[in-house]
Amino acid sequence: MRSTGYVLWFTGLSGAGKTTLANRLHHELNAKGLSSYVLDGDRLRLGLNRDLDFSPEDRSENLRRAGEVSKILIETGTIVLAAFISPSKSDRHRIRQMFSDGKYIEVYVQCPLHVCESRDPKGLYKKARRGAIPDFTGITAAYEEPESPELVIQADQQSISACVQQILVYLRTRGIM
Ligand code: GGZ
Repeated sequence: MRSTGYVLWFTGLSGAGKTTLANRLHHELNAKGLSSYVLDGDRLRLGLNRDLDFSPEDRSENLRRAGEVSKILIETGTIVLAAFISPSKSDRHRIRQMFSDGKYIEVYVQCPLHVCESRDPKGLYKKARRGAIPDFTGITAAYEEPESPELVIQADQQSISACVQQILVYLRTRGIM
């Protein structure tokens, strides 16, 4: 039997729209009778990963655990929507290797830093600019752009609905839905 579990791994800057997109997609998939689950940094860092900070080592561990949780969930046939900044190429590569071929779908939620910074819904960029948050991605810590993601979403150039449609079209093309 064909397994229906996949992980869509949303990567991008804070404020790019990863979690918003994942949540919207979750509703669309559920409406179509597909099981999906949203995992994101905010949620995992409150519980399972509350011992971790934003150093490169702790980000790697945060993402490794998120990858392991995703692996368990996809075995149940769930489409996991994992929204993590995941700024390092090597960490993303390691996560990809955790899944069998085709099961890991990298979605780059591309949005220029100045746009993310102008949105700043939680005031984090402002705090980071004045030095109150160390190692803030895009400001004092690097974000390494994906080189060959399965999908690139230009989140600043289209509506959320259009972004979601782009992902749904991809999933249909792949025969995932
Ligand atoms: C980046 C930070 C930081 C630092 C707190 N750098 O936009 P948000 O607020 O709601 O989501 C961001 C979240 C990032 O957690 P991740 O687990 O996705 O990061 S990583 O994949 O790099 O491990 C942001 C908030 O945490 N946040 N401090 N220093 N984002």
